[in-house]
Amino acid sequence: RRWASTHASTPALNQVTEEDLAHFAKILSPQFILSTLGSSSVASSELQPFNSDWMGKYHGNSTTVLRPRTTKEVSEIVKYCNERRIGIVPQGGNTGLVGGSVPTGRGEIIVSLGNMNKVRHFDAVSGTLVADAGCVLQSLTDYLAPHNHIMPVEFGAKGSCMIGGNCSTNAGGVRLLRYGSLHGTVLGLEVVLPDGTILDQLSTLRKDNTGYDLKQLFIGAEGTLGIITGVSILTPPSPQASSNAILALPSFDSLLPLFQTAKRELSEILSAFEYIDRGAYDLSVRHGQGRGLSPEEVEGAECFVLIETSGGRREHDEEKLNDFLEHLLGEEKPLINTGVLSQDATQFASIWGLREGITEAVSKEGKAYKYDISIPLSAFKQVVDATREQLREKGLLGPHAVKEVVGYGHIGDGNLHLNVVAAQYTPEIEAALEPFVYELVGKYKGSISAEHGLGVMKAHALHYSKNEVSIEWMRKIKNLFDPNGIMNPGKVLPPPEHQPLLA
Ligand code: FAD
Ligand code: 2HG
Ligand code: ZN
Repeated sequence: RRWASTHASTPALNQVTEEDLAHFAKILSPQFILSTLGSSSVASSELQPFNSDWMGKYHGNSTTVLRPRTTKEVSEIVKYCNERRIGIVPQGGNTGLVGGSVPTGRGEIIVSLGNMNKVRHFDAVSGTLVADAGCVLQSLTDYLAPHNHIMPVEFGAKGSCMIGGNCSTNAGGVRLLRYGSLHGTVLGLEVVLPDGTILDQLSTLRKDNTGYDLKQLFIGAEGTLGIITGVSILTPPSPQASSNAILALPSFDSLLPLFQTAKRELSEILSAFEYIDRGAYDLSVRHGQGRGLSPEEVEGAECFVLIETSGGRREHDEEKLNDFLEHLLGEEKPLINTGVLSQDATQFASIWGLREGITEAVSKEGKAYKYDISIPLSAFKQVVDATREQLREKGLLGPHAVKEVVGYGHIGDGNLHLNVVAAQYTPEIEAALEPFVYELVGKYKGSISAEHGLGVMKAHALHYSKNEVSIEWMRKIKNLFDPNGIMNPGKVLPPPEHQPLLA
């Protein structure tokens, strides 16, 4: 069988055959090939964890998963697939939230990076870490801890997501406010290009203005331009002291003045400012994710903020945070009802658990439609309310349809996570939400994907955030790197039938 490629002008893709498997067996040892084909075939259930995404929303039917251990093996696999026109889905921890990490029914193989999990080098003076792409984010954090360094990126999926996946999605997370995006902290990449060539740009230099910065193209490319096999990244020193607090706000109207006050009064020690609306808070607490406030403290709160400070001297930072909270509560019309400061490491982790556990809580509650958007901060509540209203008007609010519409996210980055929690994924709910949400985002000149990428979920909606000329040049870049369209087909770029025509 042959599958039409996503590119109008490129040849169709081929399905894997037993001869192909025999070729892969020359590259990899048998235990690193999982296939439902051939003499050593496994049951399709063994491939299920690779074929389904974290949310259980996207499902592929790949027959073959390859788990290389070296860059050379990746290169040989890719070179062969390019010659044979076999699609490839690169996969890290498979925690992506836009369906980018699972196949789309074009006969793709999955190349799982999990066996490439060694730290290659760490320089304690510069803080530069060079690691295989398949290193799990948490394992890198653990590796750095005795060296008193931390990863510049951090979020709830840290126990499974991998650094190559983080770079490929340009993951944001809760430290972006302090350390900036991976476009700044990644110093170099090693990438296997779609023809199998190894592009070695594993630089550890802070400054290098010698022409085009090619590595930036692969950060956020979601595996459509090549497979990242190695990452060089700048890691900051561990802060000497970190504290956090959860604040209950009487109304959303307090949020922006509170953010401004926090920036002014906490200044250099403010390291995170996260927003949680009432629905998201209640969900997280209900599903046991971390420690919340007492029922009395929560009473009358419309939303919550998690503030983190990180700095050089504990007494100084705690004094500053205490003064800040006292000042807030002492105002004639306080911006907050109450605030609870963590007293020790357990409480610190527990407050973060409440925020980072929302995604998990949402999944326990039901099936999530996730809209990860950049919009003006002032519109965070309006967008959640408007979406709920839209679902109400369509008669889709209720225990058997949409159970909850909640909002949370990274205030410091202008990034709202609008989550619609349904009993089931249904075409009716999807039709009520899309393009409704994308049009709303378009009205605010926002981004339909702030930090999760486009994957398969939003490829068709790219034009809400990028103009025709931009999309055309993205397509040209894709065709230049991957003329046969083998790398993660169906992801990121809109299928040709949705392609806006150039005037
Ligand atoms: P995968 O899910 O395996 O892949 C993601 C994409 O990258 C796919 O398109 C895949 O093909 C491609 N890819 C993976 N590895 C490679 C590689 N080596 N080379 C080329 N392409 C590759 N995201 C955020 O930005 N911020 C958050 O705060 C955040 N929190 C999350 C919390 C939870 C509980 C969960 C489940 C997800 C969260 N995410 C968040 C989304 C997700 O974790 C990130 O997108 C993460 O960076 C994906 O890494 P991964 O290794 O799981 O990649
Ligand atoms: C977060 O900030 C993640 O917690 C996940 O980006 C958001 O689940 C989501 O929608
Ligand atoms: Zn996020």
